[in-house]
Amino acid sequence: SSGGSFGEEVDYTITGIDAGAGIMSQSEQAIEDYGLSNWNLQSSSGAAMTSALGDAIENEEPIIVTGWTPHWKFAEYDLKYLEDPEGSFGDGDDIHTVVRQGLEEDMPGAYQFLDQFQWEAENMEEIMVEIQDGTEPAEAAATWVDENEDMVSEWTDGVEEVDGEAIELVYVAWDSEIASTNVVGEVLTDLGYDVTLTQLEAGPMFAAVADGEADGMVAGWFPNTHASQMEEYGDDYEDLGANLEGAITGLVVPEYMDIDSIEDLEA
Ligand code: PBE
Repeated sequence: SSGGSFGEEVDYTITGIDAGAGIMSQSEQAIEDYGLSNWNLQSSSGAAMTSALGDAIENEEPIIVTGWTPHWKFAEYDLKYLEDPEGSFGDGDDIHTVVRQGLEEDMPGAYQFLDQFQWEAENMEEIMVEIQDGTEPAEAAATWVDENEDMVSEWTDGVEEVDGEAIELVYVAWDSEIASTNVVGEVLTDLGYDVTLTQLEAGPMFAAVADGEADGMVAGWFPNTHASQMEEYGDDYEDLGANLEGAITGLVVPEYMDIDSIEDLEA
């Protein structure tokens, strides 16, 4: 493209996701750290963000989005993270499993499985791609579980089955967490649990586990993305550690865009 600056071309807008996401606070921090006070971080949803990204790429138009890994968009499109020399996005996270206090005593089997649940970004991305291709999340999860018996049997090693005990997991409708939560729900179902997956906003998701209203979740991006939720709720839930290592958040643009760093965004 020629003429106007990159900022003008995108109307000084970063296409974001839901307002409660950690990546939105990190992006606000970046706007502050890089002196981009005339830029606007537009909140929407994960689905609206990826749809805007797809439309822009189809027309080779400029766009800048809040992006994260693991995510199917890197399999689908040629994208790059903008360098972040100020470190507004931190240097990556592990995704943690978090449960309510007392779960170990009340549901030792579910607790043991959740503690043993651990996979890699590429595993999560396989199921994310299936869901993006149109398969219902529960069905994609069931197929993934069937096709990955070896890994699943490590997660369930030594775990006793139950007969219809009710368990509730909470999650936010981020593509990554839709995938992981459905896989964990499927394994719990196979173990005999009566599973409810409840979709919430980010704050209520953490609050539900901290209050003991929900049994657990697999969506804690620690220590950076969910730093403020860790601070607020960390004393009231039990952190079972990483279920996936090497998650990333940042600002993402299509490869064809002629910028490499957040520093290249001009105020
Ligand atoms: N995410 C995906 C979330 C955590 C998981 C990066 C969009 C967030 O920003 O809070």
